[in-house]
Amino acid sequence: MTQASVLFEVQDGCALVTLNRPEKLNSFIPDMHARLREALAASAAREDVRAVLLTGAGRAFCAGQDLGERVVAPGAPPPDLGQSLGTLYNPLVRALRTLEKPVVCAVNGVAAGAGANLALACDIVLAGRSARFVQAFAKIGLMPDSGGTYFLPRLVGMARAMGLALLADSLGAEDAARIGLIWRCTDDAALMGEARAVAAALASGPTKAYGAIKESLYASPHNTLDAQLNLERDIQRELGRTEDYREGVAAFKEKRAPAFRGR
Ligand code: LHQ
Repeated sequence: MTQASVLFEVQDGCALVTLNRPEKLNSFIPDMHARLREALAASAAREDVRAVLLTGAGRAFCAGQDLGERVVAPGAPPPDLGQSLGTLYNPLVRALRTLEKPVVCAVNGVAAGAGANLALACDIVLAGRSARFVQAFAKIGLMPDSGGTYFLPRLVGMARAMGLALLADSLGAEDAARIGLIWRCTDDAALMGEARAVAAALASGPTKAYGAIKESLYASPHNTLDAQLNLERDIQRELGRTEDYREGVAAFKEKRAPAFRGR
């Protein structure tokens, strides 16, 4: 029996999603797309999932598109990369950003091409010290995709975005954390422990507030201050009606830890 290209398991409110083609540096083939889409859809739908932790098996996080699939024979018509993005990669990025639950990414090794941008689409990105981020696209005659041209300038500013995209060099995890591309760099051996702890903390938190934080922070770069103030007013109104808000305030008054239920 062939191994599943994506592993999915739920434990203590957290869905662990593992890209699982280690012999191909977890590069994307259609089956991996389909299974990752399924895992994210299940994470969205299941009430017992309140946070997602995404990682890769083996020495890489993800090397982007499997280029073994992309060799064009002489004389053959050119591939429609737009179709591949429109039907496979873009839906994944959208699914991560619109999931109303926090997504932690543990970058356990190299993250290249669409693999790098898949990581950047997650909400909190931790990386082991030996991990690296490579906007490899220009090396094969392409430009960053899967949200790369959107995420890079917003995360690290235009000068660094341009350098990373044009030069397509490897950026180590420590430098990635230093310039604000990711949340934190950890020792390799500590990565999964720290990532699990972050995901577990989020899985026992106020899930609706986390969904609201994602929605409002991701809307922020496009909004005027006025529009953002209105958005905060409207979403906070909704949060004020949640059980978790009641519980948070009660716990504060009673000087105890809150028991959030994600409702
Ligand atoms: C691979 C790959 C790989 C297959 C390493 N595929 N085998 C999607 C479709 C639609 C539109 C266009 O855009 C996209 C999105 C994209 O993602 S395009 C960008 C695709 N990815 C890349 O260009 C990255 C290519 N890989 C690399 O640059 C390096 O391999 C990295 C930086 C990932 C790792 O470098 P090393 O650690 O030095 O490992 P390596 O190069 O020796 O690779 C190990 C093996 O993995 C090797 O196979 P081999 O049989 O020689 O051991 C590689 O051929 C294979 N591999 N990436 N994407």
